[in-house]
Amino acid sequence: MVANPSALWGVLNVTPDSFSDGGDFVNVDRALERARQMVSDGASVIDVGAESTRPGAGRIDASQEISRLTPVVTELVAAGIQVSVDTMRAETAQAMIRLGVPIINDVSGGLADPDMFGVIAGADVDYVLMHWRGHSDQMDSLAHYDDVVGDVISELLARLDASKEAGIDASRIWIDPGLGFAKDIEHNWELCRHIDQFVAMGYPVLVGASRKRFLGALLPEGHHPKDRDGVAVALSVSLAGSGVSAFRVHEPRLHHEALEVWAKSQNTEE
Ligand code: PMM
Repeated sequence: MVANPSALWGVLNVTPDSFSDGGDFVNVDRALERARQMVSDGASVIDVGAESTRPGAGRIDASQEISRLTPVVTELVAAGIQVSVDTMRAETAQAMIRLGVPIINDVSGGLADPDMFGVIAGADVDYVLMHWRGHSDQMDSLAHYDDVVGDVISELLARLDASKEAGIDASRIWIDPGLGFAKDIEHNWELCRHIDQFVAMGYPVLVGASRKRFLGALLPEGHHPKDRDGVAVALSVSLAGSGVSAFRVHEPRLHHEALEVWAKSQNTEE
C-alpha cells in the first residue's frame, strides 16, 4: 500500500492586492476557471479569500468582502466543489454558510471578531483555527516569542478552550500554526521543524507555507512571489511524512505530483 499524500487546498484570492496573485482572479469567470483547474490538478478544497492578509495590508468592510465572494462561491458550491472561505468576520462567515459553504478558514482563530465562534457553533461546518496575534498592519511587531513552538501551541490551546466553551464541536476543528503571521523567518522554520508537535495535538493540521516570505528568503532578491513555488513544493515534500492533513497551496499540480513521488518512494509494503 502506498502512503496517502496529504490533501491539497488550492488558494483562490479574489482580491486586487494579495501579495502573490493580487488581481489575477478578481474577474468571476477567471476565478471559476482557476478553481476548476486547481481541482483537476489535485486540489480537494478551494480556499476562497477576498481580503488580503499580506503584511501591512489594510482592511475592507464586510459588505465589500461578501460582494466579492458571493458570485464565485455560489458557482463553486453549485458545481459541487468543496469550498472553504478564508474570512475573519462572523458576518461574512454567516453569509457564506447560508450559501452552503462547508468550511470556514479563520486566520485569526476567532480573535478578530467576537461573534465568530457563536456563528460556527450554530452551523454545520468545519472550522480552521489558525494561530494569530494581530492584524496585518501590526503583525510584524508582534513576532516575539520565548519559545516559538511552545508559545504557539499554548496560544492555540487557549483558543481551542474558548471554542469549546462557545459550543464548537472539537471534531469540526482544524488547527494551523499560521506560518508568516507574526513570525519572523527563523520562527517559521522552527515551527516547520516541530510540526509533529502540532499533529500530536490531535486535530487535523493545515499548513500554509506556499509563496511566503520565509521561503522567498532562499531566493535571489527581486524575485516574484510566484517564483517561490519550487521551494514551497520542497517544503511540502519535507513535511509529507509528518502527519500534516493538508497543505494550502497556490499551485496544486506541482504539489500533487511531488507528493505522489514522495508516496511512491516510501517503503509502505504491507
Ligand atoms: N495564509 C494566508 C491566507 N490564509 N489561511 C490559513 N489557514 N493558513 C495560512 O497560512 C494562510 C491562510 C496568506 O497567504 P495568501 O495571501 O497567499 O493567501
